[in-house]
Amino acid sequence: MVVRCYTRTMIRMTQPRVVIAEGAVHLPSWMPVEAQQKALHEIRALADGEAGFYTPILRNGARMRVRMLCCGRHWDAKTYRYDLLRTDVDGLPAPPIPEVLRQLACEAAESAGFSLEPDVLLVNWYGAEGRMGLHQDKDERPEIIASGVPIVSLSIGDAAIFEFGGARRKDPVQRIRLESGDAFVFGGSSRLNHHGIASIVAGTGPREFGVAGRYNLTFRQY
Ligand code: MD6
Ligand code: FE
Repeated sequence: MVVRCYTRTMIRMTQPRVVIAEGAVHLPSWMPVEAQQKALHEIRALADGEAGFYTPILRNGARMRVRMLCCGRHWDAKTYRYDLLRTDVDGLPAPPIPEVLRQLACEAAESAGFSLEPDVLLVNWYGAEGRMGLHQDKDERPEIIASGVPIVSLSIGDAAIFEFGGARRKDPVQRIRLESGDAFVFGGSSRLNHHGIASIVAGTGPREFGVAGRYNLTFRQY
C-alpha cells in the first residue's frame, strides 16, 4: 500500500533552506511551535507506553549517552540490525510510528526536495551531558541506501551542536547548531556522510514546552 502525505501550504515554500552539502539540507525553524507541541505529546505517549525509553548498550559494552525508543522497527545496539522486537532490551515489539509524526517526516522530506516513506523512527533523548559520536547511518537496506533515500531528523527542546562530515571519518566536519523546531534532511550523495552530536546547549529549549534536554527524531526507510 502506498501511503500518501498531504501537501503543505505554500507558506512552507518561503522558509529558509540551507544546503550544507549535496543532498544535505538544514531547514531552520521548520516546525511551528504548535507542531512541536503536538509531536511532544506523541513522544510523551510513547514514553509512557509499555515499550518506553531505554539506554542502549553497544556491542563493545559501552552505554550510549542518549536514551532511545524505536518505532516501526527496533534498532538493535548489539547487532546494529533492525528487528521487529526489542531483542537487546526487553523483547517487546516496537510500537508503530504515530501517524502525526510520520506525516511530519514526509513533509520535511518534501521541503528539502526529497520523498520519503518512513517505516522506522528512532527517538533519542539527550540530557545536558548527552552526545553521540561521529557515525554513519548504514544499517538500512543496501538498496535503500544506494538509492539515496534520505533520513529526516527533527529536533525539539535544547539546542545541539551537530557535526556533519564527509564520507570518510577523518573528513573535516561542519558544526551546525540545531535548534528546537529545526529539520535536517540528508540523502543523495550525502547519505553515508559521518555525523554526530558534539554537545547539548542546556537550558536553551522553549520554556513553555516544559522539556528537559533534547529530543531528536530520525525517520528512515528501512
Ligand atoms: C541527533 N542525529 O541529531 C543525531 N542521523 O541527535 C543523527 O544521528 C542523524 O540527524 C541521520 C540523519 C540525521 C541525523
Ligand atoms: Fe545518525
